[in-house]
Amino acid sequence: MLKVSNEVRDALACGQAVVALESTIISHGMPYPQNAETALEVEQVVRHHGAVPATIALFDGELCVGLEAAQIQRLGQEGLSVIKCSRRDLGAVLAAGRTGATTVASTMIGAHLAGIKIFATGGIGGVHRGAETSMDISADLTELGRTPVAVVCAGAKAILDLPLTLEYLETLGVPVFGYQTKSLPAFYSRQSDLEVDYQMDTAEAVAAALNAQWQLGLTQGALIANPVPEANAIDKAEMDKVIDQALTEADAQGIKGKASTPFLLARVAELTGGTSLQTNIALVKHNAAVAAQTAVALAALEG
Ligand code: PSU
Ligand code: MN
Repeated sequence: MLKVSNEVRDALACGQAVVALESTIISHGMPYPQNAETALEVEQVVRHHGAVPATIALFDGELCVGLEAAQIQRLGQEGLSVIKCSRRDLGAVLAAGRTGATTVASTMIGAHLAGIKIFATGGIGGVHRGAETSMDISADLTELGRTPVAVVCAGAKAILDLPLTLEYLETLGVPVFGYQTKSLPAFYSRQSDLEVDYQMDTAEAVAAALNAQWQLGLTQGALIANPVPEANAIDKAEMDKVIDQALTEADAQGIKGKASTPFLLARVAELTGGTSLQTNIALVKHNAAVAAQTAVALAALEG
């Protein structure tokens, strides 16, 4: 049921750097056509930095690692009608032969099955605000605790409770590395009032820490938090207002479960009239570059 593209399989067999990319960000994270355009551009950024991209999704009963451009286009066009698949969805969606987009959790699973250790995305799921009553905690976090893949992201959106997300990652034994920063980036903005576990100033330093963790036989992943480029950062107070409104609307409409994150992402994008989309696109590309550099450094250590 695992279908690894020829290009990705050959690269892995030769010890070349490969970077996994998720597909829920395409179907549920951005509007069409920017979603498909961005996904294709992100693959180019990975190549430009010396690694092979492996976007992951489910088609016709197979967990596909490495997609054709036409498949990426389809995920973008079909958008919300594609099934958002986290760990628990994989069996049912594969058995039914339906089209599925992978979240951070299930992309980590596909990457690990294929032998890919580095993965780039925009933001991860986490502990939602109000989780003490809703118990809404993303399966992305538990996956980070059990699967040895490192995820490069721009932190987590403030639709989440960032302090609780860090606490949960600590409980699961997941290290949070700040890429050239001590402060945990907050997706749209470069800083928060929280600190990462370790600041890492180079891709080589990140690769060395990952290599040591996995050489020891530890099985958890890692989070590499890379701040949004300065030119694309949005003022935190401005975003907080928008996020509060989106959260109030979600609450009023009784949105919960797997629909919660896509609803909040879409409302935030609508309410900021496209500014946040440009920021989202810029930070994903930046993460793809850092992920590719890290994958190259890790391949050199392993070689
Ligand atoms: N956060 C973002 N953009 C995204 C997502 C989260 O800023 O596209 C997507 C990712 O695919 C992530 C998923 O894995 O939402 C988390 O969903 P949930 O909270 O339902 O686990
Ligand atoms: Mn959830």
